[in-house]
Amino acid sequence: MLYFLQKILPRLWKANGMMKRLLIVGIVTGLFTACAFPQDQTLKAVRVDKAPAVDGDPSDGAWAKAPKLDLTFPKVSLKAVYTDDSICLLAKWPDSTFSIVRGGSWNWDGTKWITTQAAAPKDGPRMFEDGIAFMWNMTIPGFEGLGCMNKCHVDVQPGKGKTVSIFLDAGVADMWHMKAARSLPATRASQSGEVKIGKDGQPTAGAFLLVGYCDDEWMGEWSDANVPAGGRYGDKGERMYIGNRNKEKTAPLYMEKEPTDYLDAMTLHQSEIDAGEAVEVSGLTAEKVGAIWAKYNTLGARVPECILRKPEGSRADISQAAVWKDGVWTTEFRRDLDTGHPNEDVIFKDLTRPYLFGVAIMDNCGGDDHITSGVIALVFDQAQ
Ligand SMILES: [Ca+2]
Ligand SMILES: [Ca+2]
Ligand SMILES: [Ca+2]
Repeated sequence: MLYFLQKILPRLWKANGMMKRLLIVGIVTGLFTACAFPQDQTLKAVRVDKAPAVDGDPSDGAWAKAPKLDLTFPKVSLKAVYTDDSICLLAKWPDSTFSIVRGGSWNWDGTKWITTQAAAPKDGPRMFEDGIAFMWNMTIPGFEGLGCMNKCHVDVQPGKGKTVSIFLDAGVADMWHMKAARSLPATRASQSGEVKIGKDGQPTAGAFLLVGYCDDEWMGEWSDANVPAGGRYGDKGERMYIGNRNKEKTAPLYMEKEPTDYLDAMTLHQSEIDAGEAVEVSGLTAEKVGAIWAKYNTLGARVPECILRKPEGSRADISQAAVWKDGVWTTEFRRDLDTGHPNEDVIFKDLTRPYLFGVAIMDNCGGDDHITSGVIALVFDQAQ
C-alpha cells in the first residue's frame, strides 16, 4: 500500500485527466478503508476540569484519563483532552536524532562565514529540523477520503524523475506546525543528561526541553510568490522567529558571547540579545569572531539561523512544549477551542461532531519529505 501511495498513485494522477482522477480517488478511498490503516482512526478527547500544564512533562493527571491512539504510519501515539475553553494534545514518537541544525545556520571557516547548507557535500543530507504537523480540515473537498494527500502530495514527472508538488487549490485547512528549531523553543530551552552530538551537529543522546509555540498556519491556494511554502501561509500576526543574517546574507547578525551548552548556543532569543548576552557580529574583528566561534565549535554547535521571540496575534494561538530524550519526542499542545480567527483556524464549537485531521512527522526534513497519516477523527467525549 505504501509503495502504491508513494510510487504508483502520483504517476496515475499525472498521467490521467480529471474524470479518471476522480475514479482513482474512489479506488484509493476504498483501499484506504479496506486495508491501509487498520488501526482505530479515532482520537477521543476526554473532558477534564483542569488542562495539563504545557511543560513537556506528561505526568499530569489529565493525561492519565485520556485513551491513547497509537498510529503505525507514521509511528506516533496521540492523546487529547479538553476543558470549557481549551483543547490539549499529547504526542509521542521515536526519532533517533534531535534535529535543530538548519541549513541556514552559520559556520566560521577562519576568514568568512559559510552556511551549513553551503558547507555540506552536494549529495549529503540536507539539514532542516524535526517536527510534527496537524492538518485540520476546514473546507477541503474529499478530505474524508484521502486526508492531507487530497490537498497536496508529491508527483514524479514522467521521464524526468523530477519530483513536483500536486496541490489542490480548493479548500482551506488549519495547520499546526511544530518547528523544533524555529517555533518550539521560542520561550526557553534547556538541556540535561549526557549529551552526545554527531559530526553533523545532531545529538543522539541527552535530554532537551523546549518551551514555546507551535507555529499556527493555514493551507489555501497555491501561490508561486509564496514558494517554497506554496499554499501554506502563516496566520496573521507576528511570527516567533526572524532571520539571524545580515542584509547581504553573508553573515549572522548576532552570536552569543558565552554559550553555556549546545542548546544555549543553538537557540538565540531576542531576550538574550536585549540582556547583552549576544554580540553584533558586524562589529567584530576576524580574530574576535574566531575566538567566540571556538566556543561554539567545542559545544558541537553552529550559530543559529534564527532569532527567537514572542509571537503575537493569530500566529500565537498554540502553546507547545516538548522534550526530546534519548530518541523519543514527547510534546504537549494547548489551544483555545475558539481562537476567534475562523478564517485560518479550525473552530471547535460544535462538540457533538467529529473533526477530521491528518498528522505528519518530520525527521530532519522539510518540504514534501514528511510521513503523513490517513484520516483521523477527533471526537469530543461528552461524558463528565
Ligand atoms: Ca530527528
Ligand atoms: Ca490562529
Ligand atoms: Ca491556523
